[in-house]
Amino acid sequence: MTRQTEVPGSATPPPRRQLRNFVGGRFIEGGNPFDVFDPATGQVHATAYEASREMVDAAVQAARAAVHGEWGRMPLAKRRTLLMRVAERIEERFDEFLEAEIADTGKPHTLAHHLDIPRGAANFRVFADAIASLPTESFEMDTPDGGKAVNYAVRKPLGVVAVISPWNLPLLLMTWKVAPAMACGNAVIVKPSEETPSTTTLLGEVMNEVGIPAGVFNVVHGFGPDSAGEFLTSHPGVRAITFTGETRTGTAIMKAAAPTVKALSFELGGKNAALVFADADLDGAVAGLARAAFLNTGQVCLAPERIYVERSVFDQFVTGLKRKAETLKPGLPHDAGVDFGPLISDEHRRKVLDYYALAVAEGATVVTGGGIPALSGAAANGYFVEPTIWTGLPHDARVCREEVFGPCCAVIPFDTEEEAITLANDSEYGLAASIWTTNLSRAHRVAKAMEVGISWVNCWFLRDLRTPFGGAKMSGVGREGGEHSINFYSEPTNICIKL
Ligand code: NAD
Ligand code: 6OD
Repeated sequence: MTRQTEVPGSATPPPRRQLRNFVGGRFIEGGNPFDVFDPATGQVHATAYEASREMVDAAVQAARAAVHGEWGRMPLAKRRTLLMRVAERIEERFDEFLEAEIADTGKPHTLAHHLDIPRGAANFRVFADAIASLPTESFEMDTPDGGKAVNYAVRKPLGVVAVISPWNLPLLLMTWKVAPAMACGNAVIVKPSEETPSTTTLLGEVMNEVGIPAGVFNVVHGFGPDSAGEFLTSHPGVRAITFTGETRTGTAIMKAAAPTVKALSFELGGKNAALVFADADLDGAVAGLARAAFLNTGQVCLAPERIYVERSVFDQFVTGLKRKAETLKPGLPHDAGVDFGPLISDEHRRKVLDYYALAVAEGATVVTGGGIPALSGAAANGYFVEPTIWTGLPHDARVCREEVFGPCCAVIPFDTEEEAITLANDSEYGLAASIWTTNLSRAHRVAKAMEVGISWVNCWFLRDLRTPFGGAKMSGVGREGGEHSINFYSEPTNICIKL
């Protein structure tokens, strides 16, 4: 947890972005200031203001008023038009969202440009569409007196929904939950990660610009325990919590939500497996899994940190993956050719480097990486680590069981399909798997056997936003995406009419 620091040195620092809490359609003064760092340089680039318990309460009251006011009464067609306008306005202010996301995360310009910001806009379009085409169920029944009755269900919003989001794909993951929640007619209060509050704050401006009624979208900044996160998740006026983050945080939120029986949707951690069979297109598997392991510096919940490779192609695969890892270019987000950014914070880098040391202690051969890259200029103070590949680790090593959330993977040989399935499933997590084979029957058989929420075959992180998304075991509760999101963010009320 980082509070505010003094700025050293005599040169006049550039003005810092001021990130205020957004409550009832207004950016409000007050709250304890805290620093937001640019991970590519280690410099503070913004000041955010931690919401007090009273501010969180004001946000809940504003959200409730919106649900019971103009927003709650708004015809669906108008609500959908407004959501489409949000998407358009994100695109009109694309460069501002892009620079804000880059400042908070240090990620390469090309990555944020192609993934984060377009998905922020797409999420609003997809759920504005999804809500339009939903059928209502109805049943005609015989009644005991020999007559008839009809039952039909109408969908209603839940009310006030808390959205708690992480730092790895800030705009993408926040809007992935805000868009369907709003499409269903709820009002939301977002608590973005304290590491990446900028794009969520910018979205508050967009909501006002396009005419979303005050109180429908609120932002409270701050931390988890004894701060805005806990104030929100324990507030009796919040009806549902949708959370993406660490499994351990999920358990704390579950406890906070229990006394007031809130609906929960959790997208949690993972220790994902990839399975490469000898019949795979090996060049395709190497390229696909290099992207999967190292995209966003490994800070993707779906990233494969365990790669099981059939023994006959093991050496060839490792050589190819090493070559790919060594072509990645770390550096400042806007520098030419840079495709590998920093980790999110100094604290996270210490955690990842501890795992790098643990891997060696547990018997790993370091195929490549394992340390901090030598960078000069402003990037020298950024939170960079090297992309890292290990072989020789026993399957039960801690680095093969615990989520590192960094650019690293253990590559482990297997001999039979059954063994590969057993190894992949031997995890307390169950988020995603990727399977690389040209045998269609095997692809289906193995994918179905994976104890996960999402299996990709000959691809990874290829997203159709209408499909169910979520984790099995300790990787989550519930599914979102398409009608699964609509089912979570609304509830059917049955009406029975005796004829
Ligand atoms: P985190 O759990 O530390 O924080 C996530 C959010 O929860 C932040 O906004 C944080 O302030 C808030 N928070 C922390 N403690 C809280 C508490 N007690 N009460 C309420 N709010 C609290 O996660 P992170 O470090 O930001 O993100 C990385 C983790 O997220 C990894 O484990 C990764 O696997 C997971 N993740 C999962 C998915 C998925 O779809 N399954 C997607 C992205 C990230
Ligand atoms: O693509 C998505 O909708 C999604 N939830 C991705 C999660 C990525 C995890 O880091």
